[in-house]
Amino acid sequence: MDLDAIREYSALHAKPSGLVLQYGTAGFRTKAEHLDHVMFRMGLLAVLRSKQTKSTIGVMVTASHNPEEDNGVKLVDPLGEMLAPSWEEHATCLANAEEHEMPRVLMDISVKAAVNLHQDAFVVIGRDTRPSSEKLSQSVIDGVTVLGGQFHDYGLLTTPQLHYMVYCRNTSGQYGKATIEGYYEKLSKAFMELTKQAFCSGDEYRSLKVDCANGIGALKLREMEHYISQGLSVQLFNDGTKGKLNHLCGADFVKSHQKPPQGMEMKSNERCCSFDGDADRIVYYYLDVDGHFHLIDGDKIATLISSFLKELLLEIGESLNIGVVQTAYANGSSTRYLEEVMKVSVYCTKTGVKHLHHKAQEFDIGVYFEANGHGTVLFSKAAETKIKQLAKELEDKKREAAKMLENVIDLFNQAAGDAISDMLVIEAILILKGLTVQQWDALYTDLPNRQLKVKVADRQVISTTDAERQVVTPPGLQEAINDLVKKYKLSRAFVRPSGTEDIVRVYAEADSQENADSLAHAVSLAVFQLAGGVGETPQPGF
Ligand code: NG1
Ligand code: ZN
Repeated sequence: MDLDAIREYSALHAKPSGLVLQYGTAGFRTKAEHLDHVMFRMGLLAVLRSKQTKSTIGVMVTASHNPEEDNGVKLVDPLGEMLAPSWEEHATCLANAEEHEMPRVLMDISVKAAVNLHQDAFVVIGRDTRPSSEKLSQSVIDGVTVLGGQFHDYGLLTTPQLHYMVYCRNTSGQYGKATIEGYYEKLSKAFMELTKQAFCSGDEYRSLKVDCANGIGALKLREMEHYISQGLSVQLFNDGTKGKLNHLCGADFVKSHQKPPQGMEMKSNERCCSFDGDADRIVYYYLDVDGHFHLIDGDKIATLISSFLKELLLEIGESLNIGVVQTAYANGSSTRYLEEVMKVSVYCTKTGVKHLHHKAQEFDIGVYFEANGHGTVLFSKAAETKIKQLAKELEDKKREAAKMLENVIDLFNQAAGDAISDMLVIEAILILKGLTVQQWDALYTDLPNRQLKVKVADRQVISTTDAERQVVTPPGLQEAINDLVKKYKLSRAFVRPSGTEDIVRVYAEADSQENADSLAHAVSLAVFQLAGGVGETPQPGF
């Protein structure tokens, strides 16, 4: 390591002294102007991680669904997964080291992690459409270069596309070609194959309105459009030509406000969906004939997909086990429907896809979705091999079913939740099953729910257990929540410190919207009083 060169270049990306950031559930995330040094240092760290794993490592510059002024960075591990936990700690140490101690911290990490500094390093970089992203990704490149790493800058990519590139490069192209065309070809081929028998089923299935959150999803869907145009025509809204990223639009806005995004022209019964700012989340919705808005969130997406997979498995006569993984934010009705009507096993993990992903790996087929629309389906290697073999061996309808499963495997970006993959799988299922968006929605009725945020002095005073469904500290808070929940029917409530914002999140559900709102407010007050609320006392009404 040329420590003098590192020192010299680092000074060009100097850390504002005293600034402390945490590598959270989605990497580092904060106002873009505070991130230059973090980007440079994550370039350095990516080189160390690449040397240690002897693999290509990814660096994505994005702040996903957060406001346009924010930005963020996360590292992608060799098989397209999130960074290993011990390296999250290294990332936090490196990002927070004061300027003069940074080279020493870097050395310490390479010693602790037994990095062979003579090993070659290769890093791939992607970024979203935020105005700050181009310059920040250049800072990542500076970090990579000063440590002698090689790199490929893919420029504008969705987050899942970068995961795909990393995965392809580390599996010597077996999974797919590590180019943007390779991504489009792989997905569109599987989509066209999967849906080819169903193409006569009428025009209403062919068109879908997509709110792109004024983000990268618009650019990438536009590039992809002609690959899938024979099967699906997408009409893009909030494509970034006018509005601001994630502002009054996008999956996060639609899910949390439970209303349509601005800038989208909706007619009754038209199928619509929204991506978030880096296109790893998707939610669907429509307006009924009375003009009422219906949200179809990640839970209903998981339900549609797992019921389709279950039917195909039944057809081929294989008893591969399916597990559905959710978080505490999953609507109570979805859990009940999955367990009692569909008879599938459902598991609850802590918030954040890395927890869901981990759990989903325990099954032959693991379906995981957060209620906010972030998720995918994982097939174990053994299940994949079995299905591919059956697609060759079986005959007639059984063979068709096995082939469909094969295409579903290809369609899902196995490396990460991907709004584009998810959209294509959902569209294919609706076409194949001849389901309208209303019929899909009618699988079960969501319990009315409300999510709120409470500001407290230190959100870490709240600790939780049981996949975040029970509070441990501060004392008395769980008892207060229990007493409040008892006052309502079909009710449930929990609170947890956010991993991405400096707030405490409150969730409540009950038999009516009024009751869910009132319970959420009452719980917010309990948090405010017992967990050190700051600023204005939470007010009722939204
Ligand atoms: P936090 O801020 O920890 O609640 C949010 C989402 C997560 C996940 C992460 C990463 C909710 C309630 N929380 O986490 O599901 O998507 O952001 O982006 O939606
Ligand atoms: Zn996202």
